[in-house]
Amino acid sequence: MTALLTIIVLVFILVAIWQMVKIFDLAQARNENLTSGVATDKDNRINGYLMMGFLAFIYIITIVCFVKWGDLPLLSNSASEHGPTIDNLMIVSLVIIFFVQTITQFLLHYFAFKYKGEKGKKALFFADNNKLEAIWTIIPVIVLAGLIIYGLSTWVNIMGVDETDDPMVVELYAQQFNWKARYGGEDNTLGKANVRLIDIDRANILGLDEADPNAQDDVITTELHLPVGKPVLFKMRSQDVLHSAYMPHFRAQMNCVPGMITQFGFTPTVTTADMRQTPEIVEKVQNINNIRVEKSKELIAKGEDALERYDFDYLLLCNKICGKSHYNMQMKIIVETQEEFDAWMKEQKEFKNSLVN
Ligand SMILES: [Cu+2]
Repeated sequence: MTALLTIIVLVFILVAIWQMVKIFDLAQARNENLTSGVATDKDNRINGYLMMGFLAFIYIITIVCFVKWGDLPLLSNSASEHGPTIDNLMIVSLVIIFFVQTITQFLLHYFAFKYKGEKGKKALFFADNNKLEAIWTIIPVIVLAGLIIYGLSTWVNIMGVDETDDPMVVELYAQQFNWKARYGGEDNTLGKANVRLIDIDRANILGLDEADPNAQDDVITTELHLPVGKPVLFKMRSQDVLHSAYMPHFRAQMNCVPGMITQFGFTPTVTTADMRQTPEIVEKVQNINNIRVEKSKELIAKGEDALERYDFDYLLLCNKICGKSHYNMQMKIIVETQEEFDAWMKEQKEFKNSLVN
């Protein structure tokens, strides 16, 4: 693969040098009465047909992609209350873009073909046409304004966290290269925290203010558990660089910015156990495990350990390239019933009991 890429790059460099030499030659043509570099009717015809050929190429590629990868499971299996509104926004935008793109690409390539250079053909000087300009200004303005208003209202609906819903407050703490979650405990209130208060010797890893009464019952975990149907309000913090908390199945993403607290709220609607039963996930898990079985055979032949069986889990991923292990910065999310959640929470250590003296 690397060899192939190297060859392609070398070919492109040679083409670039060749083109530069041609430009140099053309620049000389006027002085020396050379005409070899000027396009003939035949050259223009070839370029015209190439334009139409390229149009056919992008249409065919589009159809092939639709047939091969056209089902978009990520647009139908959201697991949060607001998820379907984001999916609809995405689908409406994609359909409009697809429709406009198909027409404008045709016009672009067809006109390049139709008005290709010919000896004796003169360009028409066309000063202006108010009607035409009004049409191609007003239509995009209406369509774009519609998309923007639709997008903004969806955004406002999603971002407006209704405090009367009594959301569970959870902090997502990002650092190179892992996530921690912090629950507010019994009082559902996060204690004050600041990265300057981090004290590794006392195991105060998130820099909680030890004197703050609200911090005493906070619970810090390495797995994010959420009760199904319960609104959650996430407060994001970062210890070092920009990260982005990305929970694709819940259609949620928010930057984690050092020095400030950002937030995002949603209500999970499908438990991990239920999601594992859906046909899309069953198929996905099966595909991954088939690959793992094949790979394991190779590994065992080499005397190494076989790969573990994969099972589906929701994930919190980092979606901002934040350093060399960015790709693996993730935390498991488990959506479960309120009873399961309460049982899990009971086993966790409160902040005041987790400190080392
Ligand atoms: Cu990151």
